[in-house]
Amino acid sequence: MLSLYAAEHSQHAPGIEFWNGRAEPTVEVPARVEAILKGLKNAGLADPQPVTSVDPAEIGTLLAHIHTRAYLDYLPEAYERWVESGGDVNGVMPFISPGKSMQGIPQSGLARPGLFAFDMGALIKPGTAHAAYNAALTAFHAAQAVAQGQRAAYALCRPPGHHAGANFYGGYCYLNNAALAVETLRSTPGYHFERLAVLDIDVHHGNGTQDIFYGSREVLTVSLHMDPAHEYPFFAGYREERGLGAGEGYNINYPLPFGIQDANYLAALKDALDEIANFNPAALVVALGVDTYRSDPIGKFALSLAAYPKIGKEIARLSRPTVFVQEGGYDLNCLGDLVSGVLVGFENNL
Ligand code: Q9C
Ligand code: ZN
Repeated sequence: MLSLYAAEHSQHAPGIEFWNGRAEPTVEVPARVEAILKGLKNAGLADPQPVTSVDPAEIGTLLAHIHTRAYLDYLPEAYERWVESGGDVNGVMPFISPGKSMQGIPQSGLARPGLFAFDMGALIKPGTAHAAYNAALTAFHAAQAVAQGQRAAYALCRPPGHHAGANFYGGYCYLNNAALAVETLRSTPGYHFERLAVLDIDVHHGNGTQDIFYGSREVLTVSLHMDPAHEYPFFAGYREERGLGAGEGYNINYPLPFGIQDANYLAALKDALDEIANFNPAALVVALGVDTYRSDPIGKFALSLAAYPKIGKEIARLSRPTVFVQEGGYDLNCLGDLVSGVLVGFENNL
């Protein structure tokens, strides 16, 4: 399977995140990419190819379909404006965000993060925006390959993307790579990918992707995740969230209990894939988080190693052109085996 990654991901190394009011070392580290590359090679998947850094303009038009202009303008200048205004050189982190009735738009680089950040888990450092653009570029190239006839492709995106919405970022995510893959498929001239589906199997709810396509009946978004009543992102991911207006019925959430094991998880996945099959999309984007593994340091599911090839097999049974986009997964010892497990399980069942 065509696999792509961007070497410049390493320019993003946030180091810490705030959680429970404490600064903690973050699990979203550059070594994740090395671990996954090693896993892909061990599994004999085609050698991952580096995508080369380009002018943001190459994907700028497509990104403007999924993110607001105000947010896209903010991201690349956030660090400089923060430091100019007296912010800590260690990185951009909101310390004030507007209450519900506060509508003003500040110019101060100290306050602007509060307009867009929905948590304190996505520090912006000097290399962050560049790395995020390269991750998006990776998803773009993988989707383009599928639009042009490849059966499937894998984008090793870092930083991940599924918590980034039209005008917000957080949860280690800055640009929504999976949504960009959707827009790339939809915008490829002559390929007629009109109805598309996103299957999000990261252990956390894909709140950003849900936000971006919430009003659309052309893109079905389906997410399986830890029950948000008790876990991040807390404020989205409930079963009642089914889409809005024309999009009503085209967003499906599966909040699942902590400790869920292979059999029950695979049953929920089958149900989700049945919904996608009924929708009959021309192609599928998989937001591939593997933080569902039982020893993941932040996920609270209990899947075994053996679940991952089965997940790949179930996805293959849908028989659609498929773009895999990397999301979370933080157990560095197993990360490569989990990702390659899904991809090999998929390929062996085509
Ligand atoms: N003590 C993704 O998997 N909370 N984002 C972590 C750590 C934030 C996860 C708590 C989870 C964000 C892409
Ligand atoms: Zn996750």
